Amino acid sequence: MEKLIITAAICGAEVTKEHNPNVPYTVEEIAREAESAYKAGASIIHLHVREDDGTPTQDKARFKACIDAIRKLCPDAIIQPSTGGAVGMTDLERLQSTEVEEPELGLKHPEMATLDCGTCNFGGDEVFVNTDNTIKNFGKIMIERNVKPEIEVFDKGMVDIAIKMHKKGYIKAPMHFDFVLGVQMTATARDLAFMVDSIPAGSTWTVAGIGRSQFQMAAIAIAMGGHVRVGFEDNVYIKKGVPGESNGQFVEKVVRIAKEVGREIATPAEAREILGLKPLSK
Ligand code: KMH
Ligand code: ZN
Repeated sequence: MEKLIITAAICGAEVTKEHNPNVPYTVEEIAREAESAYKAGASIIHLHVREDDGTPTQDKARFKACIDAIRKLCPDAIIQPSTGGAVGMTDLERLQSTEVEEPELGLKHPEMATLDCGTCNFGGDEVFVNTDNTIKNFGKIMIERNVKPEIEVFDKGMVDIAIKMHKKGYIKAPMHFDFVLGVQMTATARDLAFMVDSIPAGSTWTVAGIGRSQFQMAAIAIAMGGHVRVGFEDNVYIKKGVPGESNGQFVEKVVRIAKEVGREIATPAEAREILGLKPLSK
């Protein structure tokens, strides 16, 4: 079986220190959480950034500061900024995260970024809006900037939208999907199997189980040969009622499960190979 790519979604835009005091806000806290996940075995850092008071932002300078701080501690990690940002942000605001350069590594843009392929309910009156025009625009810009999309899909309809966008030339194959289960769609083994069955042959996939489904979805994905995303963005408890100490603790738990069932962990270089990314030049 292919080696396991672990993504750490260290921060998110919705969780706060009230949910878990270890949720990072400052540049230093974000770098600390990225390092803990990287050292535990995460090869991808899915990145949202915050102001020091916790307010989510897509500000390019803040992303640059966080990416530079992470890079010092995680020299070869794949840093995958969010273009989802937070509910209510404009498309232009959201796209700033794809503008960050890392000249020392020859990167004019991030290697990857998320591409959310549909609109969904986000609890209460919140709606996370991704119209067809938004998806086309983001897809086109990511192709121009050579940013590999992690296609975030919250239900099967979004898989169909992504396939439609691929056929129209807005997303290149092979596609890489992140099934976010437990927001709009439930998170069961049947749901995950249905999603996996629905993507084109040759695609890769990871699963982000939300809340208490996080480690259950991870365990199933490990056995199925998919990849796994964990972290405070999706869940703040290491087990029922016990707040996680760090994102690294979550990654360690995934590594333990994987080792028990004989699945090896991909290094960042191996993750790049699996995802069809160029090796990092130093
Ligand atoms: N915070 C959500 C509104 C992504 O990173 O692309 C969007 C989100 C998805 O988290
Ligand atoms: Zn995100």
